[in-house]
Amino acid sequence: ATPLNPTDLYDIRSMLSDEERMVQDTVARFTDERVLPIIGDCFDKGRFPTELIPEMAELGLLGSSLPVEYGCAGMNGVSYGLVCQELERGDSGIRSFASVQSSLCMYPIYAYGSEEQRKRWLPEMAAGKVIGCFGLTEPHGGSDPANMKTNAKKDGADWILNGAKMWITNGNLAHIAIVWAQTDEGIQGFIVEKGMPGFTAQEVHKKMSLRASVTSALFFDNVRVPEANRLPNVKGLKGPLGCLTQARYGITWGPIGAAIACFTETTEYAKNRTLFQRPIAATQAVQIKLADMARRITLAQLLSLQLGRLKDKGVMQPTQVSLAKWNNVRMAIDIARECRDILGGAGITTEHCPIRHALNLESVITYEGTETVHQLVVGREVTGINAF
Ligand code: TGC
Ligand code: FAD
Repeated sequence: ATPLNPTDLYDIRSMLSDEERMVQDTVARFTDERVLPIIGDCFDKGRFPTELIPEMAELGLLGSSLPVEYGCAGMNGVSYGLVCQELERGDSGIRSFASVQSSLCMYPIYAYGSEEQRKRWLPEMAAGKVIGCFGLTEPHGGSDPANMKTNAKKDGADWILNGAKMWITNGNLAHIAIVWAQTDEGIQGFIVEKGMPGFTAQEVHKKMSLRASVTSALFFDNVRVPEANRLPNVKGLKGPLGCLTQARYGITWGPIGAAIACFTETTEYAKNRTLFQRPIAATQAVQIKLADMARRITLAQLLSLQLGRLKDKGVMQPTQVSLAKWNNVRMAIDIARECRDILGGAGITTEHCPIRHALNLESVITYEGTETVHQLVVGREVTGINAF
């Protein structure tokens, strides 16, 4: 029989359309040529490579699923997933940048914004000229966003915004922030622009995870936001949660890329590392570990592909996204840690990718709903009992 591809044992590639394969190849090339040569150094230095933004925009990776009339690539959901997978094969920080810009900032402007807001912001955001961030989480507890303290009060034609947001990806890079605030009519979204008096961002330092990504706290001290910057077409928690469903969908694919990167590098290493007169890959202990990684990667690939097909049919449900986010991030973090172990001492430096991915995935397993939150969403679905 023809040898199988160790990172695609079930030939998922053959289930993709020509266009989807082309998207995957294009982003894979970008990761190989532009991300991998610099990313270890970016992580060490705690630097997000802003120089890659114009190229990501050029490739159509920002707001990739939104319509072409707003300057976007109009890709389907599976293609967007493949974008996330190939970017995260480079680094979770690069995929985070694309997730936040696309699913958490451009999507709400598209889905909940006015036509003027769409026209004003989306083409510039697709071009990478306007960068966005998404402020939902607050310092007192991100898992329970319904309990938010940030509030907006009507003042004539404007809104006055007060509060704080924590752990915000792209915070100090961003030109605009999509900020969710409590109002007399429930939670609403506002486009807060950099430079509006009273709006400040403060970068989070000392991170051991997602070091090649900007993370910030945002502060709002009587920020005057015009009515034209309120997202008019949604009220309530379903606004931000609807954005999270889009981003979480992409995050089910991303960690497959991180796991593939770790697995590939470690398999090669194990074939070449000779101990007790044979490569460690020739020991049963290491082979079982590598085989088990291949098994788990294959399952995750099938899960995300089917999820993507459901999304493209318009029938994907949030619980299905929760199951895949939980499974696939858990799969990747476990694989990254096991790969780190197989590399021995060599595994503790960023010369090899597993420790970087393992550390990054500590954020991925926490953000966009912690593993526990997703387990409880699935638990609620199967029992009909809300345990939050
Ligand atoms: P509940 O009060 O029952 O529902 C409120 C309304 O929302 C609807 N809904 C959803 N809609 C779309 N997508 C979803 N996933 C939805 N989940 C719920 C729901 O139907 C209801 O609508 P309506 O019309 O009846 O008002 O809320 P719940 O009990 O379902 O929510 C509880 C819980 C814990 C699941 C939710 O609060 C939650 O998901 N918490 C976690 C918060 C979270 O994930 N934060 C992430 C912040 S952003 C981030 O981390 C970015 S990192 C990005 C990067 O760098 O890549
Ligand atoms: P908490 O909600 O305080 O949770 C603490 C612990 O309690 C967790 O282990 C949790 O699983 C557990 N827990 C919660 N509820 C229950 C329960 N009912 N039963 C049992 N255990 C429970 N947020 C944004 O809005 N925008 C961003 O761009 C963004 N980017 C991020 C980037 C990074 C690098 C990180 C680390 C976070 C980012 N976040 C962002 C925030 C992220 O979404 C939150 O960290 C996450 O939702 C968890 O909130 P928390 O950190 O306040 O933890």
